Amino acid sequence: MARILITSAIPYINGIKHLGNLVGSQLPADLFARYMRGRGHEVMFICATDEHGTPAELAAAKAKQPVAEYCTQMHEVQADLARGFRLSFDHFGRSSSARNHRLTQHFAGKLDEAGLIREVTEKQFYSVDDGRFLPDRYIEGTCPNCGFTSARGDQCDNCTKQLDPTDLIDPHSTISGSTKLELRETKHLYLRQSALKDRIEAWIDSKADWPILTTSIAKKWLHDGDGLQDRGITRDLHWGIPVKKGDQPWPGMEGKVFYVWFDAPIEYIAGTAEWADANGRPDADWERWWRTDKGAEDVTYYQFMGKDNVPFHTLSFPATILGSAEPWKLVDYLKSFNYLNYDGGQFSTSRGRGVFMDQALSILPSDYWRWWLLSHAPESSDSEFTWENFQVSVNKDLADVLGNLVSRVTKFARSKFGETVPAGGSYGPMEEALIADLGARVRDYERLMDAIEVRKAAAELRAIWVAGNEYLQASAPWTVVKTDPEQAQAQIRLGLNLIRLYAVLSRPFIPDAAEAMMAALGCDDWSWPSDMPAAMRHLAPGAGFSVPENLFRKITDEERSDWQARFAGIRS
Ligand code: B3M
Ligand code: ZN
Repeated sequence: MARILITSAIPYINGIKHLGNLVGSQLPADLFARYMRGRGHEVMFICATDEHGTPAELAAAKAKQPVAEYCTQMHEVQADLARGFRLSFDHFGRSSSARNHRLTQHFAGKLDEAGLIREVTEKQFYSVDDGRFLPDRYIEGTCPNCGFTSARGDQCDNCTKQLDPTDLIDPHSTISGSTKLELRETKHLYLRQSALKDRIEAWIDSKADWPILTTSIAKKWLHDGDGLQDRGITRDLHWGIPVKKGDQPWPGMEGKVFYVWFDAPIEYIAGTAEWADANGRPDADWERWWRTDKGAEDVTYYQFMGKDNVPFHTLSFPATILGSAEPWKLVDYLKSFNYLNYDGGQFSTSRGRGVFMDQALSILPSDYWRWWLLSHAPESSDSEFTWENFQVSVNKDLADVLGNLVSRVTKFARSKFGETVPAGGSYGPMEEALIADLGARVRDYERLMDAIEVRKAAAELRAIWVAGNEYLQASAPWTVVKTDPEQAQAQIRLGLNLIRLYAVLSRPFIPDAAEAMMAALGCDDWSWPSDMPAAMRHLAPGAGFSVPENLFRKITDEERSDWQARFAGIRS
């Protein structure tokens, strides 16, 4: 049994996420966590809400709520949607937790001890009309790298370059639109990433098996321009983690907070500590996942995120970890995703374009969405959600192939042999051929899931469902029963075992349907089918089963065009 640590990028607190956000981090991370648990490994799966920064402050102001209260409420909203999508986090933490305050201040103190922090007095944009310093995201302007006209102060969404607000050409406030910006003096802490460049690069070079998407982005920022730049890790904001050196004050930094991107990844660790606290466990129980001097040397750590988050996870967070000179676990495998587009354009939170998590669940149960999103995950390139494609996938894969097999087998078995697993006959050449085929396909499915090849794994799973359908079509128990009822019993026994096999294999993708299938078989044994001949003889002849409710319904043309029209506009 291996020990697998999994983190998903932590979603910003301000607002409900759209399906593009979901498929870029939380959902594939959940797929992998469920798969690894299914294989019998010990898994720790952590996510959280990312609660600091100007976006949280501004969203709270807009909602006319104190920011702490707003975050508490939105955390609950997001936690509830995560449950709705069956995201199986061991803990869904909060980056504003006391644990994260302590740990973030601890890391800053260690980095300072190591000589990796420098204090910089700089000029920063102060918006006269807004009456405040404007940090990063609330300044927009033209990207000096690619010329994109809506580049934000922290990053250009078009070319992914990490920016400082003063890099922007023609900057303006996105709060008021004002261009009355003055550069005023303020003091900030910088993390000397440049001093860690060689160590970070050697570490990235050691990751030969990482997706190209991940390493190419990291390499780009190591080498482009002047190479890896030092990063400001503090901001002039009220809401956030107060700047301290461990538990000591930081002279000259009173009233300032850490930059949201400094404390957010530290929340992966703090969130695991929150898990221990929430379950009444001692520190040793979370430290064994994170401290290589306390048991984490045999942990394999996987991160999931959209491509825009890659620079922070391949450069900035590793700089924090390596620079601390403490034995914290670094990521072993970083899975990144391209973007999912929506019906001919982009999903957009700020513009309210696309389908959001709450809206999705209001029209169909989570399995429908999970299946489409995962089987179309934007891995090798961006991919696109269209209602036509969604309808076709659901109707074909889920209703015609999987749902139909389950209902045909159970209904036929009940009508001919009653509600117990029939005992007659034995498997012949056709059955043995199917078992051999399934055995090979499951090994392939495992290989793809181990490699987090999400789309290909979904395609293999679908092929495994299809193989069962084709067997039933060819063996035709409904005809055989008229001349050789014993043989038909063996065929149906195989069919019932197929349902259990599909429940186990499909659970990471469609957990609710998998559980309904298993429950119909009166079974709760989810052991992985490592031995296919044994797996296909798992159900004891004579054991009871029932016909489950229809697992998946079809999406009608009328519904499709109705939803298409409903979600064509802008969410208000
Ligand atoms: N909250 C950005 C995002 O949700 C940011 C990720 C933080 S991961 C430590 O895409
Ligand atoms: Zn750019």
